[in-house]
Amino acid sequence: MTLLRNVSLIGAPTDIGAGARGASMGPEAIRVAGLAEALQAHGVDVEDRGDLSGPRNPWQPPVDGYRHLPEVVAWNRAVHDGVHGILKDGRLPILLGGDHCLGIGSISAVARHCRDTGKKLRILWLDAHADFNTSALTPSGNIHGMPVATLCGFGAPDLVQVGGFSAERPAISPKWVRQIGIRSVDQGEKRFVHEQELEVFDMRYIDEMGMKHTMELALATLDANTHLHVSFDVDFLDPAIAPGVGTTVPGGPSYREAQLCMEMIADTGRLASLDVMELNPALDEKNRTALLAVDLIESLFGKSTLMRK
Ligand code: HAR
Ligand code: MN
Ligand code: MN
Ligand code: MN
Repeated sequence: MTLLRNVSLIGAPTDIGAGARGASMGPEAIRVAGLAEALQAHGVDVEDRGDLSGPRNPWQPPVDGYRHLPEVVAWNRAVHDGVHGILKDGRLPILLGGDHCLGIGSISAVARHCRDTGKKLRILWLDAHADFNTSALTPSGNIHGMPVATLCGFGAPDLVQVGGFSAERPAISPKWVRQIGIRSVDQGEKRFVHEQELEVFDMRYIDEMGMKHTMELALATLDANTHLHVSFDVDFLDPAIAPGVGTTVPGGPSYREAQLCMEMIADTGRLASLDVMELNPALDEKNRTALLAVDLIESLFGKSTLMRK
């Protein structure tokens, strides 16, 4: 295993793209749950670059299908620059969200880095939602429901262009994405997912085939030149174990299924960047969702049980 052993944490304390307030407190809750210390205990070199800053949440209704578009753009530019700086320093960025609209800034930075260094990019999108809405399809206007489509070039020009990309040359191709745990997709969004041929391992698939087989397929065809990015929306997890998110959807992966998912990613040795998104401490119980996220991230960094070491 050639896991990058130098990690930089960077916080983006905002709920600018979400429909519920509180994800702005996510970064601090993860720190309080002991992420840096847990990774250090496993031999990872961890630095914390602190929090980015950006506009406050004006809590306005949507305009032309987008809520808070100018503020979302500002935050994503800041995230892009922060994450790109960490990658340039040869370190593994962990973005602490913040809502999932910030995946645009994070993944555009990763895509730019991969393009400049000749790496292949594979994105694992762990989420209850496909986040593949556009301003025309969205039922809410909340941009945290749009980051995957935006990164593929279908979104507000100011967002598509974060990182120097364009609708003609978008940050990513749908072919680079594997979505896992999906169980809530809007009607129009569903059609668009099919049209763009996104590879989705939904909960029905995981129920029938199991997490092991699912991850074998999602991680197939990685090679030594692959940069593996994991975008972990905490609402991926079953709400019974992870209540601290704004948009819970029943029927998500259990504790053991989530552990296996993370362990199989660790086994590839290719993890090179990570987002931890949508944690909402205002809805949590004694920080248990943050503690669970830390536990799972430890597995992602190769914590293994006695049986395997
Ligand atoms: N699909 C719904 C919408 O677009 C809900 C999106 C919720 N997204 C997140 N991130 N919580 O996955 O409004
Ligand atoms: Mn530990
Ligand atoms: Mn999401
Ligand atoms: Mn989600």
